[in-house]
Amino acid sequence: MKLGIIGLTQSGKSTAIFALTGQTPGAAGLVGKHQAVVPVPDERLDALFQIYPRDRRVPATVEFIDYGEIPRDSSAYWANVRLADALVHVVAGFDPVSREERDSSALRAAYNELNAELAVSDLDIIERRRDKLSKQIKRPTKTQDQDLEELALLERMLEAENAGGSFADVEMSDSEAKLLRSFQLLTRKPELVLLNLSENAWSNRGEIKAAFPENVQFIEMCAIIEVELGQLEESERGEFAELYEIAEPVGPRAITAAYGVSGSIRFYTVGKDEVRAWTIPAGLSAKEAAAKVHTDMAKGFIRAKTIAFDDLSAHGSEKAAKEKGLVRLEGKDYRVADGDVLEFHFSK
Ligand SMILES: Nc1nc2c(ncn2[C@@H]2O[C@H](COP(=O)(O)OP(=O)(O)O)[C@@H](O)[C@H]2O)c(=O)[nH]1
Ligand SMILES: [Mg+2]
Repeated sequence: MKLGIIGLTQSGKSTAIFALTGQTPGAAGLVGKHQAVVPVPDERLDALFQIYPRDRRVPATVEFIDYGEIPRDSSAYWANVRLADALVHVVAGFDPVSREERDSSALRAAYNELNAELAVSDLDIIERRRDKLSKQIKRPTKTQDQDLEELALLERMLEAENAGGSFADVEMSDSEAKLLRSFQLLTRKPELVLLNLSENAWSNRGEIKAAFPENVQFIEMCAIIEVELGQLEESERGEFAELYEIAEPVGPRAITAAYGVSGSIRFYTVGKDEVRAWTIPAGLSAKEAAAKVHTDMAKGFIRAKTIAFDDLSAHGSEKAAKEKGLVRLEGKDYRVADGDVLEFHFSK
């Protein structure tokens, strides 16, 4: 899963990526672009590794990307951000210049300021495509029916935007949503807000959180404190975390929240050498999940031996779970559930 970190200048994006990943800034410090791949903390995988001792334990990974500052000519910048599966939008709880704490209306304004830029970038993409399709439909082509459907959708979106609405709120059918998928619209991407509070405001975080819009998924942190926490020796972390009342570091918290906002789940496989976690969008079929592991497994898919992690864990072994009838054989259309342990049977 690719998580794109966006935010206004000086909101704390670069500090955040070090807080999120526990990595240490290099010689360039906070300046410029950064990216880091981190393993997903996974207690289920740890438990599976106990049940099935193998050579390796391979966790799922998350890639965090800090794209640096938005350049004046921003089209290439946003094109890059479009490749992310979800956005992590850093909003500073303080004014970056005066360092004063932001009240609820200033917080909202800062949040909306960047969202307006996302909308401008999406508008550009939608208008270009609308103009192209308007010409294309004048001549009969093989794709004319689909082009007409797409054009109608784009017109509807432009109207909604014109009337002061957001692209994100335009309702659409599944087939329309599918048409739109390749646009990778920024305003329709899953978004997690990282509210970056100053050290002074940290103890007051409950109140500040309450001031933030309700429909927005967010978690709060103090990036500077979290960076410090990440750089301490293991043995010193407990006391420091207690002092600042940090129940769980921001990295794992953000990863869990990102799975939530993006509707992603994990399934597990146990091979000869490794026990492994895989990230997929919720709703995939067993055959689609198999394709994630290997295309041959999807092509020759026969069935998936399936055990829910909770059942396996409750009974301690596959054998015990089987005796209780908890090991299932599922077909290609089975909807994979979070925590499923799958063994794909396929013909070569
Ligand atoms: N005091 C304080 N300063 C912060 C915090 N987070 C970021 N900053 C400072 O704000 C400035 C901008 O941070 P940076 O991560 O470079 O922001 P970016 O422009 O969004 O990448 C830097 O001087 C940071 O040290 C924080 O939690 N507390
Ligand atoms: Mg930066």
